[in-house]
Amino acid sequence: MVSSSELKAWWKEAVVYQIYPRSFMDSNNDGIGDLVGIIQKLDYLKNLGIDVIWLSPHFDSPNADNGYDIRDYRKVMAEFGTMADFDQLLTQMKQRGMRLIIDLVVNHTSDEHQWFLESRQSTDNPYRDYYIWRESKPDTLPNNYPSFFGGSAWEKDAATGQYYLHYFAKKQPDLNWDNPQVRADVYDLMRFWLDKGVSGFRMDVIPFISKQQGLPDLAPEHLPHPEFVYANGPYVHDYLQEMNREVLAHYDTMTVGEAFGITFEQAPLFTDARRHELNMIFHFDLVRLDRDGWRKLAWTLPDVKAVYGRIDAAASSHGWNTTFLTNHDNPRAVSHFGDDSPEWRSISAKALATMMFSQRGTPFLYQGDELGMTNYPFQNITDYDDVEVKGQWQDFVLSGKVSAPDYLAHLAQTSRDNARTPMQWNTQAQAGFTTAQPWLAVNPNYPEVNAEAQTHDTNSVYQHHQRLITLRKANPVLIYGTYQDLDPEHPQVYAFTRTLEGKTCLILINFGHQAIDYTLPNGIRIETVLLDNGAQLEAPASGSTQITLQPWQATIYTVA
Ligand code: TEU
Ligand code: CA
Repeated sequence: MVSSSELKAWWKEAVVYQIYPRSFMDSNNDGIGDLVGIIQKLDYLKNLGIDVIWLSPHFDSPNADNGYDIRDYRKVMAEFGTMADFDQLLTQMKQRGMRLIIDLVVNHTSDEHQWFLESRQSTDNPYRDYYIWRESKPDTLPNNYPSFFGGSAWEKDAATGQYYLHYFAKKQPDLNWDNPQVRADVYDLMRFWLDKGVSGFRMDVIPFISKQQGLPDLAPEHLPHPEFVYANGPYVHDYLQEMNREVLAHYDTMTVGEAFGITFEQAPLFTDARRHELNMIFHFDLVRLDRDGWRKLAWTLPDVKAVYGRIDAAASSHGWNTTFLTNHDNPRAVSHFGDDSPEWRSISAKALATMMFSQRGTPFLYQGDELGMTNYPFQNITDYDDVEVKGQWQDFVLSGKVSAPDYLAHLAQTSRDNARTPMQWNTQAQAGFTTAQPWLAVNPNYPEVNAEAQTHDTNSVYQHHQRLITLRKANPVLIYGTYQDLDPEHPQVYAFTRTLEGKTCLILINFGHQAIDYTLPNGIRIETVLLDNGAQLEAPASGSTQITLQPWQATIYTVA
């Protein structure tokens, strides 16, 4: 086993904050967040302890999927500002010792991208092979692939009568990575941004880039979850190794792949440093633990612990993990795994943050989670903006498969729009995000949940995040230490340790609304309290082996 010091890296020690620019801060009051708005809030992020920002797509886009449909990879989205604003953002971040990683969305482009406009012209256009085109018999599709956003993954195009492949919306045609010219163009645009000074990429659905040979039909058992087939094309690792050789190896970067459709066992194929592919991937088994598509399922604490155990094992000694509880595609962490009622919101959000920041992996904090922002009280289908919802409404509700009330009840808990409502900065109208009508409604709880109040309140979710980040940076054991789950089956208490070079931290989290007496396993004794989430009035005596945990108490101890 390689010692942890040999494996040290800045991107393992960094705390990353994800910005969904559309909803972060609107500087010119057109209802849409923008780059100047981000610049205005850099001190807020620096103050929180953030080292790296992951910016969701900021490129020119017709916004069929809020920027995940790119029209021009070298242009800034007009609503977000100009290239001068982007350069200013980088400069201002550098001055504060912060780094920027951007979203690399190259499984597909927008149908308005120049390559696709050319490609669709004729079967002999030089760009024809940039995308995936198939002939088909009248009234049959090339195969049975479904799109994640509803209907078939094939769209017939009028100019040539052939079909193009789109795993997501019709306006997101999939690129043909088997074409070396496509790969060369992608590597070029990566260099363009790296040369500007970005420090790496979050790579959108990156395992999907290599398509199955011959595109055979999905077996019936794969139809509900096509991602497990889409993610397992034959050349994905060849392409990532090539990308690494051609581009990444020449820069000091942080890379994280969105590994939708990848199992734990496969993770090291992407992240084992000896393979020279990516630094980290996002596993979705935790955030998708309790759902099947739009449908909400039940979860238990032992389920959560089992996922964490498997995630940690998957990183192996040569890989590295991410730790996150939500992103722009998932419900809010406190509404999902905590209790977002006024009585428990703050304390449970702090407990979840303690859990997340104490895992072995690079933390990716999603905007607003540092405030314990909650899901939105969605009522009607017209409250939603998301392209995914529109497709599902057609496939499930209008088709008569599911009743509207049933779908809406689940969707309110699972919708991606929960995470996309504007940031809640203060108590002014529209939460200080904008003075205009925002593109998506502000959560009505902003008078109680907002940044201005929390930055001044020592008991806030925000200040708890600050303390967690400071503690993590001061204690390498919380970054590099090995992980051990002490009590995997306990239904209410999550008890785990992190150990490095003879130093052990114990993390205890009570997921219940009742206090509980908990006896420490393995003869462990408390030494000191490093950080509490405010639930415990008095620290236990040094040497304690039994602890009364208050409701939602989360404490980090040193132990003997
Ligand atoms: O998401 C990948 C993805 O397939 C899912 O997480 C997606 O959110 C959907 O729920 C599947 O049912 C990435 C981006 O994060 C997402 O915002 C984009 O919409 C998608 O890729 C397409 O670029
Ligand atoms: Ca704006």
